[in-house]
Amino acid sequence: MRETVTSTHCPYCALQCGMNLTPAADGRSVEVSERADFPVNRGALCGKGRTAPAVLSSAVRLTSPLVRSAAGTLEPASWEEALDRIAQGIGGARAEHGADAVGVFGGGGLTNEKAYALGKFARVVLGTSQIDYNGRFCMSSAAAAGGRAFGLDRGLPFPLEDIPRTGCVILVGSNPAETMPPALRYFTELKENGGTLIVVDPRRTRTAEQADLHLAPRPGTDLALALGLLHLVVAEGLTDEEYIRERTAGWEDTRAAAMAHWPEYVERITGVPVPQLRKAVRLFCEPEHAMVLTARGPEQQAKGTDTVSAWINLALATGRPGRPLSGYGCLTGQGNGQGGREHGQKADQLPGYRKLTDPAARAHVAQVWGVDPDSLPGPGRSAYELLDALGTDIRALLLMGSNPVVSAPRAAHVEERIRSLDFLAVCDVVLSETAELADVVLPVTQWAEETGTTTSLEGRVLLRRRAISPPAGVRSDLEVLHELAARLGGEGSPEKRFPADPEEVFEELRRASAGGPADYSGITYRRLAEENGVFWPCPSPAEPAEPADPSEPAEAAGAAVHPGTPRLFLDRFATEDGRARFVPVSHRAVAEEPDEEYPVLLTTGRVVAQYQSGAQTRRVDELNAAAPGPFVELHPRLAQRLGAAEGDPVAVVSRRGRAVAPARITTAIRPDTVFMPFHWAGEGRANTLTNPALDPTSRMPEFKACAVRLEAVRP
Ligand SMILES: Nc1nc2c(c(=O)[nH]1)N[C@H]1C(S)=C(S)[C@@H](COP(=O)(O)OP(=O)(O)OC[C@H]3O[C@@H](n4cnc5c(=O)[nH]c(N)nc54)[C@H](O)[C@@H]3O)O[C@H]1N2
Ligand SMILES: Nc1nc2c(c(=O)[nH]1)N[C@H]1C(S)=C(S)[C@@H](COP(=O)(O)OP(=O)(O)OC[C@H]3O[C@@H](n4cnc5c(=O)[nH]c(N)nc54)[C@H](O)[C@@H]3O)O[C@H]1N2
Ligand code: SF4
Ligand SMILES: [Mo]
Repeated sequence: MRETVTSTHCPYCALQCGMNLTPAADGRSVEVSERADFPVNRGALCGKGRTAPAVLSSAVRLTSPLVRSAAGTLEPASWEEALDRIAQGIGGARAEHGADAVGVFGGGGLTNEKAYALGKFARVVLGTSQIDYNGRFCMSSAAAAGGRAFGLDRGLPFPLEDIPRTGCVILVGSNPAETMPPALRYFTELKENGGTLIVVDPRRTRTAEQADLHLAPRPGTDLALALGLLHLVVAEGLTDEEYIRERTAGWEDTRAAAMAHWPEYVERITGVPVPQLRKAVRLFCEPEHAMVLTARGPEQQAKGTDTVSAWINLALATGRPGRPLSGYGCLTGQGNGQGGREHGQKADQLPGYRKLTDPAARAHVAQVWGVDPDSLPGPGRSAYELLDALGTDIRALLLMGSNPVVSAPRAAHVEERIRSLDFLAVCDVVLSETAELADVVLPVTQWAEETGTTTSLEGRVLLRRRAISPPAGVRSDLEVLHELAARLGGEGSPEKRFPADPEEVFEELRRASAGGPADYSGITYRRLAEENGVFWPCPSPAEPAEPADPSEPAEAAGAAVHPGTPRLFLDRFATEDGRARFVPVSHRAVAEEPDEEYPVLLTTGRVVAQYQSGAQTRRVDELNAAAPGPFVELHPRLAQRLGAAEGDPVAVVSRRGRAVAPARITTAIRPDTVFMPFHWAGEGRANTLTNPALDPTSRMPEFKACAVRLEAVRP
């Protein structure tokens, strides 16, 4: 193999760090080296990115399709046999119970091309409304709140490079020191430049340790906290009245809601002392520029949408959004968490961030797909509701890019629902805990073996490039959809409409997204190869009237190329009248308040060395050495009451089930709260405990707060 260096991006989180890959001597893997020309991470990588090649050549990597045998075991099979079995399983469910008996579950790690093809496959080939994806568990609350305030959801409406130049950042429920280490630099530079950092987290995380002010609310009370801060802003006359008048609507109701939340009342709810609230308001309001950034802490709540709205209201009342170096943003999580929510794998959505219920959107996309608009199904169920319906009215499931047996709330129930399916097909790179339950498992190519685009947390569309050939026996997700379309699509060679070539898919995605909120029509692979990404919206240039010299191609004649949009809303918001909307919200309790039986709150999250359900990172020795297994983080006071010493097994019991993991005792957590990371299966699985109570708007489960009791475990 030729020694060529390929510039590409990390397979894991939404920072999408740039990296260079060189094929390793054996041709099965790659070596990672620094890629200094990509400005977002400037060569820096976390341990997950650095070790990502280990999964390419891992001994547990799947290289043959697996089909469940009569004896009940998964056995290697040919691609033909495996694909035929899927066609039978899915086709059988559809024939017997109708199109909606077939479900599709996708992932925010899938490239734009895959997410687009999967959504189209569900609607055009399967004709099912029952498609959703794991992004519902991720940023859906922020997306809903951003949409209703600004008329558009792009996680960050400005590039990360603006952070060091603002005056103050309130970082709510986000732990970049562990979840996006190379991005921590933006916050340390902010401080070096004289700005201040406020971190809101029930735990004193490694991020909170960097903060000028750390507010440690009780989990699930961020909504009240934001209202309390807004109350003080109003009481101290710190609102930006001119901005409110010129650029917003709906202030009066929001103001009234905030006035009902006295600081002392908010202190009682959140546990954050009033003087700290006052200090936060002063730090946030004094500088000319300031930002509020949220992540999963406030968002993964059964009131996550309203909670984010409360933080947006604070930003609006102080005149921040749509002004330079200021505003509100959500730090999206998965590798393609942003693009994955734009192109149609979400239950209610069509490509280009269009609404499935909008007749004009249906007509446009149906025309690109060459189908009758009336043939497109309506919106289906959200992720948890879909998983909960498995084995009842959904009889067969095609799953691509998620491992819900580990990552879904109330996981034991979800596992039981998955087992009750008539048929399950999983595409994965390893035998995940969910793939273990499948009737057919298809082994797919990984990041370094295929080309495709992702859209980073900044809204920057990037090209991930193939650096090596995949192992024999492995095919891409796009090839899988191509083959399944041929088998399940009926007449008229529908597989032609599902090309396996990613650039062909992207060309179609461009047309499907044209004119939509997330318009990619001005972006091409060629541009992405030459530029360090392009920020959407990027419409295609208006058709040039007539090139000055008709013998010249339009581009050479200077047809304007849209530069992309790094910063949104500077002139107007994406609402009809151009004004941002205040949304009046009020505090409400967590779905499951502690009581005598379950007196402690459990919250969940991440550690730096493991990724998500761990399906990939738990196969990497170096990462396992750094983070070998689950743990229960608890305050010494709780530990003492329990009689548990550091490392002792502790049982955490909720109304959903019981998990056991070693105690990790620290004063960095509130005494009324315990924390578990969710990366592991088995006895220490955090999601055995979590509450599937859903946010009424975003349908986000309450991963960040449920009532539990602790029990000592006799070793
Ligand atoms: N190492 C690693 N990095 C990752 C990932 C990973 O799995 N591992 N996953 C990626 C993905 S998909 C995502 S979504 C991002 C997530 O990135 P983050 O949002 O930073 O991650 P979390 O650890 O889920 O939650 C952040 C913090 O919220 C706090 N928190 C818990 N409950 C509450 C609450 O009620 N209120 C507030 N204000 N805070 C609370 C937790 O203590 C935690 O420190 O990370 C991405 N990066
Ligand atoms: N308790 C608790 N639970 C949580 C959270 C929490 O904070 N607390 N966070 C939630 C959040 S934010 C998220 S994003 C979810 C994530 O949880 P999951 O949806 O389970 O995400 P991953 O572990 O990334 O799963 C991706 C799966 O797809 C495979 N895969 C990777 N790339 C590809 C590909 O290109 N094609 C195919 N076919 N497969 C691929 C991987 O090997 C893996 O098995 O977890 C949620 N669950
Ligand atoms: S921060 Fe995210 S994108 Fe960057 S190397 Fe780590 S996992 Fe990869
Ligand atoms: Mo996520």
